[in-house]
Order: sequence, then C-alpha cells, then structure tokens
Amino acid sequence: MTDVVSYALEGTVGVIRVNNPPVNALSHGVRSGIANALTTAAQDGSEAVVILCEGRTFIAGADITEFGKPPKAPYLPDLLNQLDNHPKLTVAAIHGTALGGGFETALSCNYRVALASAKVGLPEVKLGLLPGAGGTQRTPRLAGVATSIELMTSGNPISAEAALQKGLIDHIATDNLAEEAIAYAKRLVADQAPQRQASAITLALDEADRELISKARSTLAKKTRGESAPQRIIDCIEASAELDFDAGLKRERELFMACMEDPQSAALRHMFFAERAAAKIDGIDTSAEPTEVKRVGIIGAGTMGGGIAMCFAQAGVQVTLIDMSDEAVAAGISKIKTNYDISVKRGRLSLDQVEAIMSQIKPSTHFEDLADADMVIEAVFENLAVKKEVFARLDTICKQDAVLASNTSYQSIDDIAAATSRPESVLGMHFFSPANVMKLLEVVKGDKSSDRVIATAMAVGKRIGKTSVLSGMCYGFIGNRMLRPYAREAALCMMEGASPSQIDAAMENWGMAMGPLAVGDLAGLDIGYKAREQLSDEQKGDPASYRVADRLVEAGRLGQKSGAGYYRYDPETRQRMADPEVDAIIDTCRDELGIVARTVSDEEIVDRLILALANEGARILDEGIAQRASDIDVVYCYGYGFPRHRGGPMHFVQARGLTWAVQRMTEFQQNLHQDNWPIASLIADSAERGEAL
Ligand code: 3H9
Repeated sequence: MTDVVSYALEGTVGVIRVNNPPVNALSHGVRSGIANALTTAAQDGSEAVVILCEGRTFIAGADITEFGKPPKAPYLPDLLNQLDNHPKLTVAAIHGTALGGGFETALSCNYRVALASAKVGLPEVKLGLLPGAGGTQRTPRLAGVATSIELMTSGNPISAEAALQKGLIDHIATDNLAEEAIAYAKRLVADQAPQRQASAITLALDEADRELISKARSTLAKKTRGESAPQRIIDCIEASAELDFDAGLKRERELFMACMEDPQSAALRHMFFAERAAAKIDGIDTSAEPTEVKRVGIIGAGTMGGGIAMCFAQAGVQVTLIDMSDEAVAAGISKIKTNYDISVKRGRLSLDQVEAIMSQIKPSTHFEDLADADMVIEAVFENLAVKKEVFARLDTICKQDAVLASNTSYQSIDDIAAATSRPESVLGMHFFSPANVMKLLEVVKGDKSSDRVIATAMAVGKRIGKTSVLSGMCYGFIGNRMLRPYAREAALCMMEGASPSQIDAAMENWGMAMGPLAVGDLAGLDIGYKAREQLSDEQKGDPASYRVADRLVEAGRLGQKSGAGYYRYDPETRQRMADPEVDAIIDTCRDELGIVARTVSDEEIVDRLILALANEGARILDEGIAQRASDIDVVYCYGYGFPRHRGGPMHFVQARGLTWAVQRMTEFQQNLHQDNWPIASLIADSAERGEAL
C-alpha cells in the first residue's frame, strides 16, 4: 500500500498493518496507505477487515509535526468516514496506546479489541485541540456525556478494562493480539453480527446530562482558566446530541480549525516538543552510559530531603536518609509518613502501597552507611561552608563511581566539587519544593562534571517522573536567575503605584499559577532578607526593589508561615486578604525614596514582568547556560507556574514578536529605570535579522 502500511488477506480477513515508528502517527503515508487498503478490501474476497499496528503501540494520533504545514489529502476525517461506511465488517486491534486520531480510527471501526495492557484516550486538549476526526461525535454516542467530558477535557488515557466498562472497547485479548483479533472478526462474521456504527446512534440529552454539561463548563472555567479548547470540547459534546451526525462533524471541524489557529495550540504543541527536546543533551559523549542507580543516599531529612526521598522510594529505589541526630531523622520520617497518610485518605495510595514505599527508606545518622550508594544527594541548608564539609566527607566514604549531587539553589557547583578529590563525579540536582510534587529537576553541570554523571542524573530524573533540564553554572541557574529581574519588576510596579493585589491579580489573570508577591509570601520573605544581609549595597541594587520586603520582615511579617506578609492570611482557610497595614508600609517607603505613586496598568505589569523574564532568559541562552530556548520554557512551565498554554516566556515573546519586545523594552529604558533594561543582544540581533532565538 505504502512503505508504512501493508495489506494482506489472511484467510477471509483483510489485515491492514501500520508500521510507522516510533508511535505509528497518522502521517500522510499512513493515511493514504490505509485509504488504499480500505479500497482494496472493499473489492476483494475478504469478509472482514482488521487494523493493527507493528511496534510498541497502536496509532498514537495525528502526526503533530504535520500541523501548521499545508494539509495533504486524504484528510483524516474523510478517511475515517470511509472506514465508518466500509462495506466489510471492521475491527481495530489495539496494543500500547490508542490516542487522539488513533483512538478515533478505532472508534470508526465496527468493533474494538484491545490487549489488557493497552490504554485509550483523547489527549488533544493537552495540545490545545479537540478530537477533530469524529471523536467528539462518536465518543458520546458510544459512552455517554459524563465519560466523554472526562476523557476529552482531562486528556488522560484510561485502561482497556475501564474502556470495556464504558462501552468503548468490545473485547479484551489475553495473549496474541493479531491472532485473537482475526479470530474475533471471523466469529463476528460467522455469527452475522451487525456492522455497528457509532455514527448511526442517536443521542438525546436528559436533565442529568444537561446539568453535567453546565457544571463542566463552570468547573473548567476555573480549573483551565484562560484555555479555549476545553470549552470548545463541551460545545462539541452538546452538538453531538443536538445535531445529526454529519452536522455534528461539521461543527467539530469548525471548532477544531478555531483551535488550530489559536496561539494557545501553537504554544502547547511547542511545549510537547520542548519537553521531549529537554531530555536530549547536545554534545554529550554517547558512549557515556548512565550508572544504574539502585541505592541512593539523601543528606538532610528536612522538607526538601524528605520530598526527594519520597520521589526515589516511590520509584522503587532504596533510600538511606541521613541527618545529624536521631530526632532530626525521626522528624523527617514522620513528616513523610504524614504526607502518605494524606494520600491514603484521598484514595491515591493504599496502606499496602505506603508500607512498601516506606520500607524503601532507611533512616540513619551515619555517613558510613552511604558507602555502597550509587548516588548521594545533599539537601542541607544553603551554606557553602557546610556543603563543602559534607562533600569532603562523602569523598572519603562513597564508592568511586558514585554520583555526588547537591540540591543547592544558588551555590557554585565548582566550589562544592573542589572540596572533593573527584570533581568529575559532582553535579547539581536542583529539585523544587515540594519535591515530591513539583515536576521540574534542574540538572546543573559543573565545570568538571563528567558526561557519565550528567547522563546518570538525567536518566534518574526520568525514572522518578521528573522533567529534567540541563543547566550550566551561574548564580541561581536557569530558573532562579530569571526570577530576580521578574521579582524586581514586581516590586518596582508596587513602589510606582500598583497594590500587591493588583500585581498578583494581573499576573494570575494572565495565567500564572500564583502572582509574584503571593509566591514571596509562600516561600517566606525572610529567605530573601537573609540573603540580602550578605550583600553590599551595590550588589543589592535599587533600594526600591527590596525596601518594602525588608520592612515587612522587620515587622515580623515573614509571609504565610507567620500569618502575614504582603497579605494577611486567614488562619483557617489560608485565604489571602489585602491588608491596609501593608499599604501604609508601602506609602512610607515611597515617601522615603521620593517616589510619587501613579496609575500602573495591568498591561504594563504583565509586559514588564514577562519581558524581564525573557530578557534574562535570552542572556542565559547567549551564555550557553541553557542548551536551547525551549529548555527555558520547560523550566518556567514546570517549576514556576508559567501557563503552558502561553508556551513559556521565550516562546511567548517570540510568538508576540521580537520586534515588539525590543520596542517595549526601549520604552521601558526611556520611561523607567534605564539600567534595569539592557536589551539582551540575542533578542536585539534576532529581531533585526527576523530570526528565531
Ligand atoms: C490528534 O490526533 C488530532 C486528531 O484528533 C485530529 C486530526 C485531524 N506525532 O513521547 P515519546 C514522537 S492530535 C508526531 O518520547 P513515549 C515524539 O516527539 C495527537 N510525533 O514516547 C518523540 O520523538 P523524538 C493526539 C510524535 O513512549 C517520539 O515520538 N495524540 C507523536 O514516552 C517518542 O515519543 C497525542 O497527543 C505524534 N502524535 O510516549 C499523543 N507522538 O524521539 C502524543 C509522539 O524525536 N504522544 N511523537 O523526541 C504521546 O503521548 C506519547 O508520545 C506516547 C508515547 C504516549 C504515544
């Protein structure tokens, strides 16, 4: 048929085999191959047709790399109508993951067989899209409104067993999928089973369905704030009941095209590839095999060390959790246990599972217990002298090929490595708090870190479910270094006239998970205060950028932990509330610094904060600290609550236009503090040349 699709008669069954590695995406060759095979099967001696795939999975969806390019016939919706109306009985045989257009292909067959290990799903929403090849019309007809809402708006796949329960799968195969699917097709023919078509079902909404739809709309408006695809999916589900099948398909097409043209989908598709690119390290010696990590040591049983221990124990790695005293380790273990108790209460884990996980964690106060660890992660407090001492001790105890990692947020990996006789074994593994929840892991390469050690940290990150990004060495690495100009602009907007509530609301309405001042309160304002104490006035920069924060700490307002910071917090609900006392502190600081308050618009707040991020990001890229612009986007979306549907700061600024960025920053240079806005040469040069970053 084509080199990626074959067709053969096996007895009385025509078998269409797709073989388009790695995930059998519906590229042009696959679509035309299936179309040709269906035409042949319509005319040959076959009584039934089975569609199955080679390799690791059934079709995982449309080919995302073709999006944005001129479309080429046959188009997927037309192909699936050809399949739906095929004269022979059709069966899809599913293994691996049948996703998006792949599951829509299966839904267009008369019957579906799946291996028990298979999963099916409609993840288009994660790409800012909706199922655009009949999925929004066929799924409700087969499985009803509730299942359709869940499947399409979460984008999460379900097991074959769950799909069977919901009427989306007809039969579970136990062993040889191809043989069983062919036998199943033959049996259906022998039994004169009807050629069931989802498209032929008429769906009517009852009162409960209507209620579900309206509830989903309002829940999604909050949960997926600012995203357009989830609401369009609900429109399609409504259309599946209100319109006939063909009119429903037409409506789906219109809304699919609206999603395709939406910058949100471009941003989410960018993130899909960015996440996968982040795992790749340029220029690494490919013979550098990662070391297998079976035993890990974690030093420091505080919040960070405990969270890291949970990540490893959950992945089945043996953990030795070390602290200075029996009390400190016991407190750490008890905190971990409390976290798991909450998971059990919420039904996320069973008691048995928790017991199995906890049994992986061995508390200790002896560094000597780390002699056989394959990797050690230090998570003691941020003090270079203490960290160097820890690494010097590890150097005398750990086996020669052990990876020695520091969870530092700021300290020099090179200085830490110099405390050992094996700097090539040392690197940074910067987890984000809470470490058991946050997906980001910054793997920080020191000057001497070996390729093997980096490859091991990246592989371990994947194993414990993190999205890892490689960073070079600089103060704050990628993420926290960018945070400084971002926080500076937030503070300056406040001094110039915006209230903390206005700043946070502007950023949250734009899509940030939490505004910058609320984040400060969550992290604790005393942390920045203590860090500033070590700096000279010159290093601290413009006093307007930290005066209010200093005064808040001096007034005992450390943030959420003391019940007040930039806001007051309800002790019960932790709800934040604007506080007139803070307004008074801000007013006093303005008077001291001779600043006259003005109106600062929400648009100015957003532009200043986002451009501050992207401008620093461009410098980081130019210096080779980040491998690629998209890595910076991954850091911000996974570690700092940047909205994925805006694609990260670098994608956002590029999509908005580098020329716009240069113009806007030039205005800031002229109207604000000139020194704060040196335009990164990478942005200026790329804008001039009309090139991407
Ligand atoms: C859709 O179907 C729209 C329709 O409703 C309507 C159309 C009209 N296309 O993730 P991995 C690449 S929208 C092209 O590392 P895993 C991926 O980039 C689509 N390429 O593997 C990577 O390349 P590289 C709806 C794709 O085993 C390689 O395959 N479907 C596609 O961890 C391996 O990927 C989805 O959204 C694709 N569709 O996970 C499913 N998918 O090696 C998206 C993957 O160069 N895919 N690649 O970096 C997935 O969720 C996972 O890839 C999957 C495998 C679970 C399948």
